[in-house]
Amino acid sequence: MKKVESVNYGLEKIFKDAQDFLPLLGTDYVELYVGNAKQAAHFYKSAFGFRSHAYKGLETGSKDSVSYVLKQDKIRLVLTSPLNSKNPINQHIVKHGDGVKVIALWVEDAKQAWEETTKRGAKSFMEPTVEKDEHGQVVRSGIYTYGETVHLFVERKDYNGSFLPGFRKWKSAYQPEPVGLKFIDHMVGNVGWNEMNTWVKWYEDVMGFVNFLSFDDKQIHTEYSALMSKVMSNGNGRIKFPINEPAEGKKKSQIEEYLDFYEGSGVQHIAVATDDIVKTVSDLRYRGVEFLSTPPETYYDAIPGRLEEFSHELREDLKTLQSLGIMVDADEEGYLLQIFTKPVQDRPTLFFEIIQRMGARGFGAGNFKALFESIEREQGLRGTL
Ligand code: TYF
Ligand code: FE
Repeated sequence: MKKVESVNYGLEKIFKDAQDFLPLLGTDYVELYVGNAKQAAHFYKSAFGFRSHAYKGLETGSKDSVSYVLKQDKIRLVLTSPLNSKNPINQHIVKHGDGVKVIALWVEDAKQAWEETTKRGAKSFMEPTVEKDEHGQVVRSGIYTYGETVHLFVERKDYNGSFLPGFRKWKSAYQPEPVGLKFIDHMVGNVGWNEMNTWVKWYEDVMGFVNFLSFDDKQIHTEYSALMSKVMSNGNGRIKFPINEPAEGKKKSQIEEYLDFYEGSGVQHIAVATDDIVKTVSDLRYRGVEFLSTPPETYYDAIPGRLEEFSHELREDLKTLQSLGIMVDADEEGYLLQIFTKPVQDRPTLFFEIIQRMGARGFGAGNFKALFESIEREQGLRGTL
């Protein structure tokens, strides 16, 4: 594969170009609409090491939907299912299967966030709404992004409850050990043919984000397929949203496969950070999480050279990384370790990435070829290549 362009060209300056009309403090939570939230919650607890955190459902007076909130360090995952056929959440699930509906962003002022984004062209999903309980108040508002996915803005400075009004603490006798997942590093959207630049512009205009890395189909391709990707970031670098679109290749791009099965644009993967990927991936594998196949021997043979090129010393044992299928990429600033799960539901749509950054701020471009070949092996088995 062609050498990937350097990422160290003054990121700080680029981030400063981001607009500050929408200050974002971090990711607040991610909500999935799923067919059976109770069972999904058990899966994310037992397999991914999340713990029970909050709940709403029939017992709390929520008659139309049920939500389980799971937590691991800074990550909050909400799993929501409808409780009857009238609830519009059903249509989302019928069309897309289980998937990410909400990427909630933590803000200082949810009303202002909604006003600033809708005035710049965002389509409203939820007008600023105040919700109260004995722990104070939360203000939420929301806008649509690609597909049926939404960004909610969550203002919780006057709230000290465990999650949101309407939820109660979820005490469970089963609280598995965490696997070391710390926070969400980035979340990737797959959009339709030739739509990437529309959404890049949307994140620039509506959210004030900047495009700080781009990969075109000349960089991202295998013998069979191709895609293009642009990474959008907010000004403090805490929120990063790469956006992928399919590109023409000999066979069907993995992005196209996603679009076919999700029946539209949506979240492709959630990348979660760990500071001990060897332990995290060992634990996840032990608990039954399935990862894409390990890259071939020749991939690992090339790693020492790649690290040497940038004079980085690998702290981890390369043989251990190989035995776990963890990939390594390096650039001027440092290196990173990453691995990808198989899709976490029957449709080949959403999957997870586990990432440990050792100084590098890229996205593993040096691994793209090996990664996409792994994905294509899976596509081959599914007959969707
Ligand atoms: O977020 C990223 O850009 C990397 C690599 O379909 C990647 O995790 C890019 C495209 C894709 C899968 C992974
Ligand atoms: Fe990623």
